[in-house]
Amino acid sequence: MSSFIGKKEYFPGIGPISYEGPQSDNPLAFKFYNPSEKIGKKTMADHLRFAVAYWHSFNANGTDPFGAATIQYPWDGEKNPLAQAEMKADGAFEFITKLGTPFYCFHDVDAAPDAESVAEYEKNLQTVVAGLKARQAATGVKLLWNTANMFSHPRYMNGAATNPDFRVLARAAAQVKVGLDVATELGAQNYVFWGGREGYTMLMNTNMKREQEHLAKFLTLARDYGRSIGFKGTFLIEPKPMEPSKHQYDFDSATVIGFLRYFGLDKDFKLNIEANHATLSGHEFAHDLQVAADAGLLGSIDANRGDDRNGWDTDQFPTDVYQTTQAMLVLLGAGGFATGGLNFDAKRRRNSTDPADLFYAHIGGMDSFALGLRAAQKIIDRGLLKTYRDDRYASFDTGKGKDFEDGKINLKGLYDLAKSEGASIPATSGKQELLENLVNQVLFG
Ligand code: XUL
Ligand code: CO
Repeated sequence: MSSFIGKKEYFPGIGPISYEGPQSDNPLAFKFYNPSEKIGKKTMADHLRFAVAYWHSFNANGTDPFGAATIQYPWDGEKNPLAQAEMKADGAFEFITKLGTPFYCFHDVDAAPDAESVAEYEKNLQTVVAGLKARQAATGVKLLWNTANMFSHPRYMNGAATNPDFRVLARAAAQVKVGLDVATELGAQNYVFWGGREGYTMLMNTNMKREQEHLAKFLTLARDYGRSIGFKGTFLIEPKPMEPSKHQYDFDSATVIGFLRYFGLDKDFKLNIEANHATLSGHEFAHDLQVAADAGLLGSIDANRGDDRNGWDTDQFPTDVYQTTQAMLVLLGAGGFATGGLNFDAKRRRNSTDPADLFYAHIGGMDSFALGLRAAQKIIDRGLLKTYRDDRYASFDTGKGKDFEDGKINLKGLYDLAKSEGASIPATSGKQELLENLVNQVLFG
């Protein structure tokens, strides 16, 4: 992929980022992510399918609840919103092609100016999308997913598909209809629903059952419309327990899987698991991935991390290689991505104000997942964890244990067996520390 430069170069002095290996002192080079290197049967690039997130990388300006913007973009000064969107699209494609990720993701209003009327909103978005399509064709960059922002505008303060006011639900549906047209036009591999305000803040004024039924109907209509216009991608739900809503209906993987199965949506919908959302719900990132994988519903990943000492969605770039190794173990165990990928739903810190910081942040995230991928593949190749894990369940492989798994023994049969076995069952070690040591040996050996 050669780098795309639009009307103007927005990241001057920074060329394409290449792999230079762990000894390199060049901060603008990959130390571990070597896209063409084979890991197992696939290249690193094909395993990891990295995407850049428009909202964090080309819109987020470092504001926090206590302070104003700290990060400026070259397009900030442009007063004409459509001209600004074009500049931003040029900047985005320059960044993405210099970094070398095969994919990107966006919300409607990250890329195009929002508007009150549906007609103007749609016109703005379609204008920008025509330009994005041309840039995709010129560069080979693909759309991993798009989505509709149905949480920032004040009309969505009580939710979108779960809003008690039907007019708001219909307005949200218009955004999703246009979003699916856009997904189809741009060949998106997935379409995402993150229910930022699909939840509630007070039970006494909320009919939870009715709201959840509305959400299911809404998603069903979206699925049917998408399929009717030829959208072949995967629909993804992104779980998150809270923030901005106090209680969000898509709390975690297990909750979403139950919801999808109950409403018969599990053939078209999968999950987009975000690391920091999993940790906010009290789980480890790998836990939520495994729950989704076990249900055959692991679709895609929003790569980031939280902060151990606070309980909100800090969206930091992933740098913790233990966490990426655990994540890649689950992903490889599940057979890897089909339509999904690793989207950096991550933002540089408020005080990382240089344009180069955007590169450092992504380089670090990509290197961390490359390290995780390498380690996970080594662990799998050496059969280390599998042997220990399989051995723990060996008593179910033969004899009465197998009969139990095969449904050939009833409760009385188990009772009789336990009675005849005598009183004491020897302790079997779970070998937790041994396994932790094995992971360190692979990582640093
Ligand atoms: C918010 C979040 C969103 C979704 C897309 O926490 O993760 O950016 O990924 O709406
Ligand atoms: Co996300």
